[in-house]
Amino acid sequence: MIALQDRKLALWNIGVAYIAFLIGTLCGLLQVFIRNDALQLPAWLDYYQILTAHGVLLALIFTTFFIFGFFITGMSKSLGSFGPKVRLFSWIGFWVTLLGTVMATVMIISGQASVMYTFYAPLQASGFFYVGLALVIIGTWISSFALVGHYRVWRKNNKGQLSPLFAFMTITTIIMWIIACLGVVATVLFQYIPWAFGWTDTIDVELSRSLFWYFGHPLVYFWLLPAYMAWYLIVPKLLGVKVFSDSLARMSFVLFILFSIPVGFHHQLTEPGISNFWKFLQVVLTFMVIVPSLMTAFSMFATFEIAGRKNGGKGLFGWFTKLPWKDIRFTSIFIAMAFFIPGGAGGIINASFQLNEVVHNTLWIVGHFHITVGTPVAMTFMGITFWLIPYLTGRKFTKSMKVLGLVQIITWSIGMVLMSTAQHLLGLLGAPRRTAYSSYNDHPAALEWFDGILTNHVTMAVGGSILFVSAMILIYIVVMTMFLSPKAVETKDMVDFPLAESDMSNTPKWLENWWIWIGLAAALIALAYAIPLTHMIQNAPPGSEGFKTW
Ligand code: HAS
Repeated sequence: MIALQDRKLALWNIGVAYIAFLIGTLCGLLQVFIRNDALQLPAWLDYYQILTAHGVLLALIFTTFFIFGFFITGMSKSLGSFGPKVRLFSWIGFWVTLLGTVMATVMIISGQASVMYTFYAPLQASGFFYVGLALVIIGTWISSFALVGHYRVWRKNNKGQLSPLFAFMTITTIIMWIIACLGVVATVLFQYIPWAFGWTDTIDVELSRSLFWYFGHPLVYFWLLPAYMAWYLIVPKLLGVKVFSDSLARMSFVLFILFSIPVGFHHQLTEPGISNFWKFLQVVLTFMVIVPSLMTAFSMFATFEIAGRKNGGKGLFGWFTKLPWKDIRFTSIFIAMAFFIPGGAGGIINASFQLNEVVHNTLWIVGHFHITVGTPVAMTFMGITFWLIPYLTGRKFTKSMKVLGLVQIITWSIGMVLMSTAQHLLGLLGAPRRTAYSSYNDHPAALEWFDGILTNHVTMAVGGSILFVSAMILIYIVVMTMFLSPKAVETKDMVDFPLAESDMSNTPKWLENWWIWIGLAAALIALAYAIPLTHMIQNAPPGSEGFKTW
């Protein structure tokens, strides 16, 4: 069991994450009904306001706080209790992130920031919204540096040794996060804040988007890597085996430092102002960032087979039936992985230059991110929640909660299959994203979006409603395990942190030489971004004044 103070720190992070989750999912429910024309909002509430709250609270806030809660627990478990300095900085990081969150949320709720989670210029929010976002980033940096400090102390005391896999993966994610944030920090501090407070009249839209996406793509791996940590480290423990290959796991993580950042232009393939060459180069690099995910898939299949055969599975696929399907901690993560097969394939489609022309700015993309961050990542976090909160609170995860957990992940899966399939298909029929309900003057193409079984906004709304029910079951489980479930007194009731053993005997030491990876990442970023960004700055257009369309 980790120190009480570290548990408190982790629990506060997870608590805030789930408050954001509660509000964010409620906004999601309202959205699907509005798009289906089944709900009219009162005049003081706007669709884009809800859409912004949904995206910011779920994609940015729920994930970030949850990730830090998970990191804090795992770092304390694998490297030992935090020292007073580390703890102090972690708390400061937490409060600064929370302050930024509250500030940004108040701006959204008061109708001064309906700019969606990508806050694309020239839509202009109140300057305080951007200050709030800046504080969120600064807060995560402080929390990150606290964890790095803890890791450095461990390294000093264990000279020449490779760090435990959990710590290695945490530090990899943090390095990627800090390099990635440089883009968004630059645009928020030097472009958005002066512009929103009226200190400058115009903003360079193309530059702001490019700096945003320099950050925006690695952001998705900031969500994914903690989920991968659970896949690499928790799943084998639940299956009773070791990590398949320590070196493979570490290599796949460092590849994310290299390739997750110099790829942001694949979000801007349809934008003018960036020449085809740079788009092409970044698409090639995007195909490189797929490799560590394929390595992860290979590693997972190998882990399953080894575990299944160890439990008596015979023949080509006999091992599959020997996996612990009744263990909700495993089943949740397995389903999450299964969703990432079409989710990842969709990503490859998006990244393909020509196909992107078909899907960009359509509901297809919304479908894509619901079966990447919304399920592989979110459902892995749910699977972690089932043991992490009881582990931290020392409460029981009772039999009835296990059954509820199963209902929760099954409903989430059904809701997501319905909603995201409808979104993908509607996208192919041209239904746009980031829009409220419109029949486009009863245009036949738009009316088509209300026909068919799966190609229908109604299906999307049914899926969204099931998801909401599932989210409420999860909130019930969270509240029970945080505050109400009986304390575990007997050893058999105590919930453990299932961390698998990883054999490091053949792992090369250079994998933990961070300067190699930071240096290579800097070189790739310079290659992909230096010339096009310089070109944008040197040939800057007059810029745009701000627009408030709500
Ligand atoms: Fe993406 C847009 C390309 C992965 C999230 N993506 C988005 C947006 C979000 C997002 C939020 O190239 C919208 C942004 C916005 O608002 O505009 N994406 C990719 C590519 C990948 C990818 C190439 N995306 C993700 C992940 C996300 C995420 C992960 C969140 C966590 N994405 C794009 C592109 C766009 C985009 C374009 C812009 C589109 C546009 O035009 O706007 C790759 O990383 C995917 C690689 C993954 C795989 C899958 C490996 C499979 C595994 C599972 C194994 C399963 C097992 C279980 C073992 C190749 C690891 C077995 C089970 C059985 C049942 C057999």
